[in-house]
Amino acid sequence: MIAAGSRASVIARDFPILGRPTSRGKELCYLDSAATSQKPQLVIDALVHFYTQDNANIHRGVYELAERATDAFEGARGKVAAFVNAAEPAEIIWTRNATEAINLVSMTWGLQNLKPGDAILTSQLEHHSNLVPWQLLAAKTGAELRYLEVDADGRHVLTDLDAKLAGCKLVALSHVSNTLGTIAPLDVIIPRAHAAGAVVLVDGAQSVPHFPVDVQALDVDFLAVSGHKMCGPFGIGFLYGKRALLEAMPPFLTGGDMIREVTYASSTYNEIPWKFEAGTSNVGDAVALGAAVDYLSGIGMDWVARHERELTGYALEALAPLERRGLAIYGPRGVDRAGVVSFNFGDIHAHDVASILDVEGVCVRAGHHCTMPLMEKMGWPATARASFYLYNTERDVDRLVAALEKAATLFKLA
Ligand code: C6P
Repeated sequence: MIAAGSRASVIARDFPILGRPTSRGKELCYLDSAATSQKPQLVIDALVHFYTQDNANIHRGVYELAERATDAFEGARGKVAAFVNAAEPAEIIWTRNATEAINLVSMTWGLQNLKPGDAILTSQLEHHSNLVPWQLLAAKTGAELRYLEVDADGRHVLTDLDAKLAGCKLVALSHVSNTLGTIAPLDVIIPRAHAAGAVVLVDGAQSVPHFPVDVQALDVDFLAVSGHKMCGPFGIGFLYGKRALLEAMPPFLTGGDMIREVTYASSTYNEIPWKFEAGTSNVGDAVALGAAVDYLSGIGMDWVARHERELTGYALEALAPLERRGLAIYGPRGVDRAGVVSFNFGDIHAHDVASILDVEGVCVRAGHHCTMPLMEKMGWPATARASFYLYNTERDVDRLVAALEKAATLFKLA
């Protein structure tokens, strides 16, 4: 058996970009997978294969090439459905990304079901993509938007959960915080939300790429996911929804492919999932996302989860000596933390930290991470953030630590 670290370095060889030097001649140390993951050659090959061998529009042509394109596209839907254990492929709607998936629910289910007197519950650590759509929906429908608080470590405060759930029609939560790494206690929240009569949407942008997510075991009603964070290409993501909910919802966008029959007077709609897929779909990227799912499944999501947990533990230990020199690491310390490490270093601005690390070939994100209300609540103008994936190794963490030590010397931190 190969040890976790060395398996990750073998996996890293599947990702051509990771072997390329930076413009300063440094080996690339990519610690920004929460923003987007790198792509294995196999996914790039799947895109090239589609456009060189199978390219045609889907659901329209009766010729063999068009049938092949349709089969590849619908086959990818089936792979994604199996990956999150949906009951059937029809419960997977292709979208551009998690953001579009959340907006789809807001503009269809939300407008159809919410009215004054109802409430929507989200949390204080949400990404703007799982916050702004609900602000807009509340403003449009007269529903009240409530926030589950998070404590100083970024953990959800559950003491007033039932009070906050009273009158709630929708609970919308990130499975994993992109800023703090907090894993939401969905096993506690979802049953209580359902008992209160609410539908639950989970923003899986930072969970589905990193550990096994089973929509049936979680009993989640909607799940929003971005393909580009899980080894897939940009421009493709998906919404999982329970059949009964999707069937009762009005369409989101309208036009070709989503109709059954159109007359000058009116139209009837296609069945799910196509009712929600107006116009020509992003066929090639969907097919390549199917290849990404095959790749991740081949490695095993249990392994990916374990590897990231161990690497995060290693990182927190390796960074500990720097805490005595002014490094502040945010987020929960425990099993409820995913592979995201947000930090500030003394009074160096997070952008300066990221720029110094960049000189060393270490890529981290700096800023508000699209969680401006959380930053304001915590009193941080910005943070730097390292985030891990299946191709990262202890050596990447060591390089992060070494680059931070250089920053400390440069800024004369004790
Ligand atoms: N977070 C980050 O660097 P899109 O843009 O739709 O692919 O993903 C939006 C999104 C939704 N929810 C969560 C929890 C997310 O982390 C993200 C994307 C990136 O943290 C880009 S801001």
